Amino acid sequence: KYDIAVLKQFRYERVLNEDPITHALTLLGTLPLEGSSEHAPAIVRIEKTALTGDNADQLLGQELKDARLIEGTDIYTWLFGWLSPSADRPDVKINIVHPATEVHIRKYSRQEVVIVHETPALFERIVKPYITAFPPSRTQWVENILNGVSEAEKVLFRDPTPESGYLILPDMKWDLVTISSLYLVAIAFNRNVRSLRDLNKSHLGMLKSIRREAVRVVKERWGLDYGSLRMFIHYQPSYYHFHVHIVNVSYQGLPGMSAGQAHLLDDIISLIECDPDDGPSILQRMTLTYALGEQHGLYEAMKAAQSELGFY
Ligand code: M7G
Repeated sequence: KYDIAVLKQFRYERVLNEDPITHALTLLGTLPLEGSSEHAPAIVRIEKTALTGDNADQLLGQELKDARLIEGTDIYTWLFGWLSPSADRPDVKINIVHPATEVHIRKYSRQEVVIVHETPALFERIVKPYITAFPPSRTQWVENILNGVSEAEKVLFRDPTPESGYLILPDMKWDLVTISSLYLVAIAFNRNVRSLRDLNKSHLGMLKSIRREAVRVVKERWGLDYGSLRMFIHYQPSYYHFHVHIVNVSYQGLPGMSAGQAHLLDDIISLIECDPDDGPSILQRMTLTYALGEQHGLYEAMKAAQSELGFY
């Protein structure tokens, strides 16, 4: 009984919810009762349908009507795309990695995951050599941003101090317009901090500065108040050059926000503050637990090592 003719009679009242993760908008309004001209409240949730692999071979060929560049750095490019030529708003966001390495192909493939425990000893034996083995080309995009070769006009804050400086700019995950999915990234100038494991008391100034400036920039630019940001650090990250994810707190449910991978910047600051003044920091002494996909470069070695730990 609900067809286009009925839907056209929808009297819009207000938006109940916007969900950028499921690409849905929930509206409140009224629709006529069947066989009557009288209207009653109606909740209408409109969700974009999922893309399927059915016509994957035609998606960029016949299906894609137009595309417009958002940004690009090194081998990464992101664009808006139009599947229907009439729509004034883009239908899709397109991310390209080209030329892609084997590590990229593995990262983007669907895979099973397992929980692993990384003791300080396993970090030294397995993870540290894995991190050092990455060629510098892996983080060329970071160097391009730090040197002002790419995305220079997008930088929102810059403190160029080599030891404790960093810059803040929009993450490539963000479309630059949808505030509810606001996503920025702070990237350190200090190349010696490869991951969470390398942080200690000497980095507190930088970490607190990132926390402060991110809040200030977002308030100034987008009017979001203190408390509207979730800032976190990935372990394991994809790129071993220190950076902090800065995300609208209402944007929930991304895979990169899972317990075990995302560590709140505030918690990390607090942990380090509990450290004694000398000796290795808590982040070097603790066991870190996280999920690894079977395509991850650490998977085989870390999974095999778990039986030594006597946890189960
Ligand atoms: P990560 O924790 O190392 O890996 O974070 P993840 O990609 O698995 O989350 C790196 C962050 O940097 C991610 O949020 C990426 O979306 C973002 N990012 C990656 N690249 C290649 C670029 C880029 O070229 N430009 C910008 N602005 N952000 C990027």
